[in-house]
Amino acid sequence: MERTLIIIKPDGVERNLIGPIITRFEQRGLKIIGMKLVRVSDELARKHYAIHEGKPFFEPLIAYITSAPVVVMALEGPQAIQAARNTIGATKPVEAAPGSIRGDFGMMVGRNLVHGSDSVENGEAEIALWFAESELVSYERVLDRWILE
Ligand code: IDP
Ligand code: MG
Repeated sequence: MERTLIIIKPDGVERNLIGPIITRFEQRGLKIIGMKLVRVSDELARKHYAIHEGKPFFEPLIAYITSAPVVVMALEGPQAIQAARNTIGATKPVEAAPGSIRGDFGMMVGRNLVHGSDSVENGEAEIALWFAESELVSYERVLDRWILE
């Protein structure tokens, strides 16, 4: 089963969108296996976004992600990476499809509300970066037989 790391970024938390954003993933059928509210350190932000180091938006991105608490979640499901990224929508909210989180709630790329891992390998690496193994919960959902074939 694939696992993806989701972050509700500071604008999502500050705009009281934690509930509506989590609801999108819950309704999709993705299983929450870890979740917490975190004030992101500069060090963790730089590790998480290391791939973007040197790009013109890197320093504003670090300032953005450390500006207020975030909600971080580990989600599990078949093709969880692709399912979550489609639910999140395109990086630029103006280009994101209506019905996606960014397409429904966002206007600008530097305030795009949510992060989702972009590959299976990065999903595993990001979950390991943000969560201790003891913070991840393994459990059966009774409804899974109506969500998964
Ligand atoms: P993603 O979040 O859709 O995977 P990435 O290209 O990995 O998008 O970029 C990471 C984050 O960096 C974006 O979600 C956005 O917050 C920020 N970002 C990306 N491109 C720009 C830009 O051109 N200007 C400002 N911020 C950007
Ligand atoms: Mg990305």
